[in-house]
Amino acid sequence: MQSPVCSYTEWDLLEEVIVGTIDGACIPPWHIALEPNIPTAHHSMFQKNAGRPFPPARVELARLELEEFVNILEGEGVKVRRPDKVDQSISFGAPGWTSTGLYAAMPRDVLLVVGTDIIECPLAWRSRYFETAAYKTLLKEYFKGGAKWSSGPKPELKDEQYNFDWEEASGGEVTPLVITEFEPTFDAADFARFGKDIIAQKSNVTNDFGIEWLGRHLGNDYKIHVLEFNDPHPMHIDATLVPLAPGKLLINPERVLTIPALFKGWDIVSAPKPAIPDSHPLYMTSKWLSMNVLMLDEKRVIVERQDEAMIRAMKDFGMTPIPCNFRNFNSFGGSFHCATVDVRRKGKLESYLS
Ligand code: DAV
Repeated sequence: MQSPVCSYTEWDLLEEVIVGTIDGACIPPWHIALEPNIPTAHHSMFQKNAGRPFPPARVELARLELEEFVNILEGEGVKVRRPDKVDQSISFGAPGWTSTGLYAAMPRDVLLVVGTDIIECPLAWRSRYFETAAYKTLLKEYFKGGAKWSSGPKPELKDEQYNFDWEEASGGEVTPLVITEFEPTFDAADFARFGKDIIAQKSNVTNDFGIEWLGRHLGNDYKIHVLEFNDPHPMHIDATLVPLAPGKLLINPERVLTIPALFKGWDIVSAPKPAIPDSHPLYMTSKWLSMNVLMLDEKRVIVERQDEAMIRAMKDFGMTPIPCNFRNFNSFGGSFHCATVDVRRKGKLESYLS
């Protein structure tokens, strides 16, 4: 049986993709795990509005951009799938804690596709505990069609998983991570796929325990390389180190200070300074979302329409940029790579790194 799920890289020809939805997005309850990755300017907005919907006018603008994105993908010949509707305001929990939900806007965080395996990730944020619920219809369909369907060990997310003393380091100290090694947790977006090699980072949601679990789960066909970057608040690798094609890598010039030896012989392009103005709200990320592009193949790349510098950089690098408005969607914590998970790309399992 040929699997409907099959993807080994971030750049092989994209045939089928899940695009998230912003409908029903809710502000999650405040919790220590959010503190390092919600920009300080938005902490009080989150604290005051826990459990309530995000501002409806902003949600609507983001929804329209998602529709534009879907239309572009379909126009480029990609089959687009969407999550189920889920009420994010319903309370849920496990022994010792309760929460409400966040959204189903960023499938990249919650589902990891490696070959024919589609893995539900054990996320570290309590508000995201049941986030894969929105994808169950698709997961069942893919499994029945021949995909492998897996899930990380269901975490307990007890207080022991978090470093409640977390604070920003001062005076040249290293800022710690907010999660501990109590149990394995990881977000799919902390991994970038290069065929047999997978690049990973430890982050405020992904611990060594989670990376170790994934490595053993995937087995000997794959090797996970854990890299460290100059980023005091790591959460998701896809605004730091972004593969565009075999031998072509986009890097964040503030975070990647030396090119890892694995990329010997690769052409490297530094992301231009992000174009997003300070006045534009980014509730959950830095402006480096500008790097969070989606490759449709080794040339076609979806880029934010207002980001002229990135469009130019991609052209100069031999790519064919396809612009799409996405700045309002960006407010919710992701761009084109975050908002998608590639279900199927044409390609075989190969080696690309030295
Ligand atoms: O600001 O680097 C970008 C990725 C979010 N999923 C950042 C986070």
